[in-house]
Amino acid sequence: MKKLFAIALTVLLSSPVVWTAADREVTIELKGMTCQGCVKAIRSSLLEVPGVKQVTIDLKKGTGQLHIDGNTSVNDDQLKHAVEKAGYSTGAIRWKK
Ligand SMILES: [Cu+2]
Repeated sequence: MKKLFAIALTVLLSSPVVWTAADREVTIELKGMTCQGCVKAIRSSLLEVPGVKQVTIDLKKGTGQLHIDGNTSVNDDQLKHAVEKAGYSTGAIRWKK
């Protein structure tokens, strides 16, 4: 039974993210990251923001690429706070559309 649950959870977690035409993309400059642990911490904090669908962080470049649900009103402050909550800070925040 436990194994079944684990399988179900894995399927749930790996289910593909569905994009819509209204989705928006934003690139955030991230300051203070030194390792994959930092990447994980920032990533999970950003994913807690309602509307954030996917987060891809580049440790070397110090940037995060986010896909945002176009039907939500995620703003710079929310993203900034999420990064700060994890213990890091943000630089420029650039929206693609
Ligand atoms: Cu780290």
